[in-house]
Amino acid sequence: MKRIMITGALGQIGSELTGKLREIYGADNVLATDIRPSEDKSGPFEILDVTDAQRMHDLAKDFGADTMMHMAALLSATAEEKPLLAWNLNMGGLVNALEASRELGMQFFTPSSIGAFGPSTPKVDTPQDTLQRPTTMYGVNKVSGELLCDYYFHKFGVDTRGVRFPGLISYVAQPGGGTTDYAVDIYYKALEQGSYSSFIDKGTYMDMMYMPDAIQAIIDLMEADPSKLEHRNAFNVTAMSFEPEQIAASIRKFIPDFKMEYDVDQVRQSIADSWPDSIDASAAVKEWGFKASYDLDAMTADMLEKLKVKLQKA
Ligand code: AKB
Repeated sequence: MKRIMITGALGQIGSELTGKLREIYGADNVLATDIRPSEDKSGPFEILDVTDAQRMHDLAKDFGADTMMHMAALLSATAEEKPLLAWNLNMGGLVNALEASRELGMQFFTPSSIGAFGPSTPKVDTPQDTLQRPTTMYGVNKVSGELLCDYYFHKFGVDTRGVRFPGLISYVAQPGGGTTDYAVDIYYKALEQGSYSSFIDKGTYMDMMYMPDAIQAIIDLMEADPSKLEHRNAFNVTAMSFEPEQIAASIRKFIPDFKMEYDVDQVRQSIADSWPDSIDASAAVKEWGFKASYDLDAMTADMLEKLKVKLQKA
């Protein structure tokens, strides 16, 4: 990777990925793009609607990009509310980014998700290679995306790579429209109000990861020796699996009076119920040395410390 173009650069992953890549590869070598204007002046930025194939191609070509990181997508709950929009944006954007990569010879990354699994997938320690019959539009997009990326590799030789991310937790940019978002909201409300009303029910386990580990995983996979990669586009990665009571207990180690109640959102609950409780990341460990540094308490300590500073400044 020398000249990198990112779509969805103002999103939850994109906003931290852009900064980290600029640190490593040089600010001028990372072109951030998004559908909204940016206030960040740390490097080149262009407005891009990912459904506009020609503009995506032209921006990548003019920039001389050798790598495309395609992050723009609707998350699970929004995709369930607006399934047709999700299909058009998630699949349309992906095929445009793959086409630009094929035409311009770029290396390619896009994230899949634990949403690519469904109710018939084994729920505990979900294997790397297993049944994938998701029941959500987001899941349908993610499985199709994994297959499409495999296709572009086998058919056209595009160096496509990807991971199945669990819920990602970060103090920088808030996610929007995801099922795992409760595990971000809870830290904001713990500091602002000392209490949280969870839209995901107690006892609902999902995999999660702290954002610095997710960003490192993307970079490590993109820099990995291609001859070692068997599962190019859909590596299971995870750092922890917990249910709402466990994240509340972790917060109470720092804010002892923190209170938790439940007001379950049936749409997001049924999405969560269709996903694994925990996934097996051993293929990522074996093939490219995946490693996560933060467990639940280490993440809680860092989130609360960083978020406190952020909220004081706001
Ligand atoms: C979501 O909840 O939609 C995402 C995901 C797990 O892909 N965070």
